[in-house]
Amino acid sequence: MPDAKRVAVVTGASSGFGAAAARALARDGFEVVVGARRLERLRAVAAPIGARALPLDVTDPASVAAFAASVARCDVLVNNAGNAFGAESIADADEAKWRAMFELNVMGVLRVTRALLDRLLASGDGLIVNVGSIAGFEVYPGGAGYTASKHALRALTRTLRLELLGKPVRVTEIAPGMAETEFSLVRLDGDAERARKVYEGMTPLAAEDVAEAIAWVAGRPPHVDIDELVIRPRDQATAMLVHRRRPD
Ligand code: NDP
Ligand code: 8X3
Repeated sequence: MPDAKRVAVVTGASSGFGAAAARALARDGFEVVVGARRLERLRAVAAPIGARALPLDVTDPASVAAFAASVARCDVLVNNAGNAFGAESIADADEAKWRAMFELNVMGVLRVTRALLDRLLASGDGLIVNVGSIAGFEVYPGGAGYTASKHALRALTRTLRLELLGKPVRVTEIAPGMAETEFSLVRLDGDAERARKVYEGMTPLAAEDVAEAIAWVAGRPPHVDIDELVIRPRDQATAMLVHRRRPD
């Protein structure tokens, strides 16, 4: 009898990178389990690729526990759920937004990783892909709450790599630059015009560009750990240096 399919779990798969990664991993032969809060959106991603859609709020320990209890096998975990809230300077920082970013981008990853770690180890060839950001090693004005959370996530990821050395679980950080998803819309509190301006005159990454990298990482043989992968648009040299074409 052939081996059962390898199982990939993707958090935050109702839009953006997570939805595209779920599609790419299903295409590459994984059985896919997706989680997010917006269930209708999640089901619309899951149905065409035969994935299992489960409610998940990574900021809620009970939700993470229920999610993990429904996942019997996990070979690949893509910790993708994350967002930025606001673009205020430190002088004008909103503590509630900072807390929300740390709960989601750092504690959420910690929770889901701990909840599924036993299954990743039991798989004999586990892989954890944490979706970080260039904000994990660069900073920019108005970005401190988000960059601090992604710096923290980077520290978590690097530590995990050390702590899992000698065990059959690989650890990867994917660090994208500017990508046009729902990210800016969420960051700017639903202001579509401001969100559009973020990418004005430049060509950002698409969700699929990052998803292909995640699928490629997941397809490497067990002895190969892609420790970190930085992916930027050609038009973005650093978080603060972006080439924008002027309208004709
Ligand atoms: P999107 O806003 O399109 O996607 C974010 C996803 O996270 C959604 O599916 C959302 O689902 C999910 N999510 C948010 N809060 C929670 C929660 N509490 N529990 C579970 N899921 C949650 O943005 P992206 O696809 O761009 O973002 C994905 C990741 O990529 C994030 O970690 C982000 O920081 C990172 N990133 C993004 C970049 C960009 O420029 N776009 C660049 C670098 C990194 P729902 O609301 O349904 O729960
Ligand atoms: C999102 C990329 O440049 O807005 O992680 O911080 S950036």
